[in-house]
Amino acid sequence: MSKIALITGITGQDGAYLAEYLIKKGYIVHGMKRRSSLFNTDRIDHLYQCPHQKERKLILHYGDLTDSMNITRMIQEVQPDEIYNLAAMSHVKVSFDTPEYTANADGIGTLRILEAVRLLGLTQKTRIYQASTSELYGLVQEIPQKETTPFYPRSPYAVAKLYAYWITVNYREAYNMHASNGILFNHESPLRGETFVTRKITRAVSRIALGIQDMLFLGNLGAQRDWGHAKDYVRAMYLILQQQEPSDYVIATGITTAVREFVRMAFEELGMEIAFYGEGIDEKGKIVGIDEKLFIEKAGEECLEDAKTLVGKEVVAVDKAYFRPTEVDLLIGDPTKSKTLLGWQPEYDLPALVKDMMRSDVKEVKKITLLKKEGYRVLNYFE
Ligand code: NAP
Ligand code: G4F
Repeated sequence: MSKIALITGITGQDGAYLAEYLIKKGYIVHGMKRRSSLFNTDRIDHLYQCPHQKERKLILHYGDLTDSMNITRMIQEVQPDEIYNLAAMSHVKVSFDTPEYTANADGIGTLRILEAVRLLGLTQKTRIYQASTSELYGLVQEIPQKETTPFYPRSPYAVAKLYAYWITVNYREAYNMHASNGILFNHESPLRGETFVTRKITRAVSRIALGIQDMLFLGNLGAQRDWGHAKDYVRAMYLILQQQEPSDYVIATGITTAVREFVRMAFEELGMEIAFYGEGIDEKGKIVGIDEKLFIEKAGEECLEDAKTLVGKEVVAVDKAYFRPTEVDLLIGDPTKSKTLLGWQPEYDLPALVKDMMRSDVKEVKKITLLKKEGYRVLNYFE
């Protein structure tokens, strides 16, 4: 008998990688997707199976974390062995604009799932993974952060996730449920949403190098994050639910890097050297050199002459519109518990992550360049 998993947030970055991973393991995967006026399944289209097909491995259901009845009915129908609650309004900056909605979806949404499992009498059958976050540490009280480090959330998103974390612990203790938190540090990939900083950078660097964008505007260049690859992190989610006992685990690389350094690494991937000068809001990044051989290898000869004209030009600037009312300056996790108890080991380091994201974005920009030649309008999103 195949195990049955229900993934909320299956259309997101992690949902897509996790669905693929579980299907490969022989699971039948059910996913909650939101109704949207445009198709929103790009990330899982390669896994899609038409509803008329027999013995499907992937089955999608319309739903929303703000709708208790929908959640309860879905869990009743699916009778999952495992629920991965990945759905969330996951953008920290946007949570300052939509705090009430964020609390509802990211905080109470988790309660709705736990309570549905309890009311349906599934507490001994269904295991639950809650997508908790290093944002809980916020204004960090200890370096590096581990499972016992006190939380100090710094955004409506993090406060909502704090509720979700504790309600998961409470249901575990009160009702003896197999409910666990993965406290995941930032994880990225070619599937990362375009407005998170790493993808914003790899996308913009590819566009600048290939001549379809002039500038990259960023916020806090000094913020430091512990960045891993989403492919490695969904393996940890699975491992957490395979343990005999439920528990909470930090998933991180143990290395932290500044946003500014991520920008440098992204340009370096294409053989371009960037230097930063100035401070605070006046800080700028200027292209100071190009390794022509490497550029040709990574981006193609046809773009080299245009790229050479970038040398001496400013291509990165700070825009305070991207600052947050309260910032998380530094995150660095201690993954000792997950490495020891789960046997989890990441395969990607940061250079490998940057390489993977740049390779994918350069490929994408090349397609766009061709469309542009055909007269298509190319939009620049600076968000
Ligand atoms: P993501 O790409 O933003 O995906 C979020 C998913 O949630 C999408 O499928 C989205 O649907 C769905 N969603 C949003 N609001 C919803 C609602 N009200 N009802 C139902 N579905 C809803 O996020 P991710 O990077 O994959 O992260 C997955 C989870 O891990 C999130 O809970 C996030 O907060 C948490 N997390 C992420 C990281 C990280 O670095 N990536 C680190 C720690 C924790 P649409 O596609 O329709 O928008
Ligand atoms: O990429 P970010 O938007 O990710 P953030 O805020 O760390 O949140 C992500 O990771 C969390 C785990 O720690 C998840 F829970 C959450 O769902 C999400 O996936 O920003 C990273 C850093 C911040 O300090 C931000 O201020 O980059 C800084 N930054 C500088 N310029 C920018 C920008 N962030 C964005 N999004 N856009 C900028 O232009």
